[in-house]
Amino acid sequence: MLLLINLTACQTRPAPNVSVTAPPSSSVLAAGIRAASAQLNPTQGSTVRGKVSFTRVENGIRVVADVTGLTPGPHGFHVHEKGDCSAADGSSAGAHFNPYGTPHGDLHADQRHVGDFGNLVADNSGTAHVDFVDVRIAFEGLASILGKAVIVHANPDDLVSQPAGNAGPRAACGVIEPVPGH
Ligand SMILES: [Cu+2]
Ligand SMILES: [Zn+2]
Repeated sequence: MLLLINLTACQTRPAPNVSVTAPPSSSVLAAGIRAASAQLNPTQGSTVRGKVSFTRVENGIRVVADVTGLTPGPHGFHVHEKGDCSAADGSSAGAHFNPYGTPHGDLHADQRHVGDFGNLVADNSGTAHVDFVDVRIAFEGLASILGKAVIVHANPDDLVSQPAGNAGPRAACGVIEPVPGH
């Protein structure tokens, strides 16, 4: 990996005033990435928090989410297009991640946004856990979720309303970052 980075740096011949510690091109970086995660923090007035992990597996990317502080029942669960959770209401994360310009849909629908994960379903204690393998998301290319954001909504995603399933306010937000050492 270090050798590849050095070769890339030589080939791109940075100008003398460019730091030699500049990160390698995203394609080189992504090739080594096997795992990523998002720490979900509550938006203003919300108690929803948790963690989502993404791990490359043989047939796709495994998504494991553990979220607390929810009202019982389903909550829209998506990757949004901007890795920016700075707004108090989570609006800075933008729309659903939709690199192919497809309609909103369910996780397993033929047509969906790459960022559409359907719903997280919370139990009576307000805790939700899901574990699935998805073939639409990636760690490289157009469908790369790295640097995007995970949003959990206050309301259910109805899986049909355009453009976002009418899932209501954003209850938690977390930026998807590569996990070092994987
Ligand atoms: Cu959303
Ligand atoms: Zn969507």
